[in-house]
Amino acid sequence: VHTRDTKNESPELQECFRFLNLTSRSFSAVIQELNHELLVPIALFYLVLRGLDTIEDDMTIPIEKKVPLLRNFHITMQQDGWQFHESQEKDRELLEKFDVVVSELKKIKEPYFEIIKDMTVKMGNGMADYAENIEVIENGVQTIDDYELYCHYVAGLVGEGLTRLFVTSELANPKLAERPSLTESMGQFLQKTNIIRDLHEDWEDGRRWYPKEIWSKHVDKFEDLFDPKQLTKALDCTSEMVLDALKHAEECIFYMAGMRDQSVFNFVAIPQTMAIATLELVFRNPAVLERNVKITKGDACQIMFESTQNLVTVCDVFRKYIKRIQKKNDPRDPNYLAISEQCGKIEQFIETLFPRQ
Ligand code: PS7
Ligand code: MN
Ligand code: MN
Ligand code: MN
Ligand code: MN
Ligand code: MN
Repeated sequence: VHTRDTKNESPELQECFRFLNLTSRSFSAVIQELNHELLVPIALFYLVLRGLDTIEDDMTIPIEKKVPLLRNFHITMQQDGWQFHESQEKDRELLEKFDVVVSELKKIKEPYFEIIKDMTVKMGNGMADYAENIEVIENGVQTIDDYELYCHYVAGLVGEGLTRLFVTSELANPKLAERPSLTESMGQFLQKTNIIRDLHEDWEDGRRWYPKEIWSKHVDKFEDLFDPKQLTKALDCTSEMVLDALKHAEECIFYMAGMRDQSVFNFVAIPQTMAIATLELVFRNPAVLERNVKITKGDACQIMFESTQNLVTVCDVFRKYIKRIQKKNDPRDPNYLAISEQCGKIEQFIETLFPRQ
């Protein structure tokens, strides 16, 4: 059931939805099925952040140009007619015709607009800090704390904005607003999975998000992760990254228990179940060191189906992939025991929530 009301959409809004379909990998369908109240605000929130991320990702924009673009994005997104024609990224058409987003943003309810603007200010500045830093220290992200702060800027803040939208529109339990760590985990889990999976592609683009605090335990130089002679070390490194991501799983499940609307539940659950399936796919998978791996269409379909029922079926998905991670876990991996324990903790947590007789 699509909740879009195409007949009453302005040509600009229709153009916004065309961009949503063009630019979003997995969010486009779930956004368009959202409850009426939030459908347009969240579609525009997505396009604003996609625009910002297109600038962040574009390594052909010189740093002295990129930084002010990121820091001022909350201003340009309010300037009638604003367009940007200097991107070489895949999603550049969105920036070239960004004026349609600007004009639709002016029509949404003020509290929703303020949330989107607030998150754009914070994300733009966070991205700029890291873009500047990576210029200075060529080695990229150093500590796990730095890594988590980056994930906070690009995903934790998205979670915060979305939670505020859900609570303001009364589609989620207002108590969620008092539990920011649950929201943060929702973003951290998605972003960390994205970073683990994109290792090779990001490196080719001149970016590295794996923190030195982790990779340096396994290899001497970051490039050694891609040396076939050091394959086992590289897999041990990705294992530790997966272990680090798995520490957010319990809080994610707890967060999803706070949803009060089926369409919002589906919207938050699908990316999370896709993420646990992706973590299982990348876990001890040598292909990650050579290219971008992706879950199959068939698996994605099955996951979508199970993620649009209820929290029990979502937990079944988590359980299934946790079991597969346990099976692939290698006793020679230095994190074997820690991984096994963390998987056990997640299974135990689910068992406590939904005991099976
Ligand atoms: C507003 C729906 C549901 C509480 C465009 C959804 C980059 C993983 O790192 O380009 O450039 O490779 O592959 C989505 C929490 C964010 C986090 C974020 C906005 C969930 C721009 C998704 C999505 C919070 C910043 C993948 C974070 O993009 O990444 C809306 C709750 C955008 C969510 C970035 C990453 C998304 C991402 P990268 P990608
Ligand atoms: Mn990106
Ligand atoms: Mn990015
Ligand atoms: Mn932490
Ligand atoms: Mn990525
Ligand atoms: Mn790329």
